[in-house]
Amino acid sequence: MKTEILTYMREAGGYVSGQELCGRLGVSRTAVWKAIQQLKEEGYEIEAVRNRGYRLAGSGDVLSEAELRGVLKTEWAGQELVCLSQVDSTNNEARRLAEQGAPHGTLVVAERQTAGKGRRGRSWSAPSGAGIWMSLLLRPEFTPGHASMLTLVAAMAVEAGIREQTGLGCMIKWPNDIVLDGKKVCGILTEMSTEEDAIRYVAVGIGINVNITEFPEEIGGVATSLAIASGREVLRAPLVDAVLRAWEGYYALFGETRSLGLLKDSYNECLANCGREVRVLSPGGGYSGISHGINDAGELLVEADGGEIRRVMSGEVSVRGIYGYV
Ligand code: BTX
Repeated sequence: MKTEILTYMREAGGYVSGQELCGRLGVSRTAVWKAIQQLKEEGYEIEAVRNRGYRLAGSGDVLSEAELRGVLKTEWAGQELVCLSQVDSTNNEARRLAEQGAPHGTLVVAERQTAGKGRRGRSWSAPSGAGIWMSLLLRPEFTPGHASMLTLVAAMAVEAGIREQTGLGCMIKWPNDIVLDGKKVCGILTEMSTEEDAIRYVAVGIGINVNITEFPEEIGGVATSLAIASGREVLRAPLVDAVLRAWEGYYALFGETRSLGLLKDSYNECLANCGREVRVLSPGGGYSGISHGINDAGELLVEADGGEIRRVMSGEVSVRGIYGYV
């Protein structure tokens, strides 16, 4: 019912009378009033004026279940939906739900994360109301060796979703960051649980800085948001939908060959520093070379001095251009 009320208010563009809502939904005035109160609690600004009815004020940028259900046009991703106002980490929640039997395609979204996770124990800053912090639960049938490629598939989906919704062209910093103007606008964390040589489940965590206008000092130099880059507020729910629709398309192509064979050309087009000098940083030491993009397995091909092509696997290494963070 909340989804329908939101739709009617949006379509009207102005006030919708309580009576009209009752008639359309076939419920009592009290039921409508209660649903409106719940929407307000979820963060919507709704004006109620005697004799005129209800009106949606503000941009309505709320990542509630009602909002997402109203906009999601996916076939399977996010059709099972869990929206939370706060959670430690959406990846943790997706994993907890997976242990309880949640199905393939379950999406966990939170307005705020109190312990957002990056890779290798790093933290991810995820303030309230201005980002997309979400995790998609997958129960794929391929082997654990394929899972790291999902991060690259997700990066392509985020790039495509952002392009569709904002017109902004992002670059992918291999393997798991999306960058705009040389700064990180999105990070991806793929975690999996395995049993013998099979995947039990994978949680693909995606964090997109959408309407954040100020970052904590320690990440101010490396982080940006879609609002900063575009100079306007970006609605999050349609962006979630766009990313997930793109995800479904790319994931199907990935599934056809269980490799990035059909996707690598598009990936490499968005790859930061492709054809340029990069520095590969690993715990055992670093080296410089020319990046030639990814291969079918999602490894980065780097031509070291002397012409030898080295295959760089994600994991312990990070790859940087010779100038700055990207
Ligand atoms: P990462 O390890 O590549 O990047 C983490 C680093 O990025 C941090 O050490 C910090 O320097 C910087 N950083 C922290 N927060 C932000 C931010 N909001 N914007 C830009 N840079 C930042 C990247 O890990 C993977 C992040 C995945 C986040 C999603 S959110 C939904 C899901 N749940 C969860 O706990 N993690 C994922």
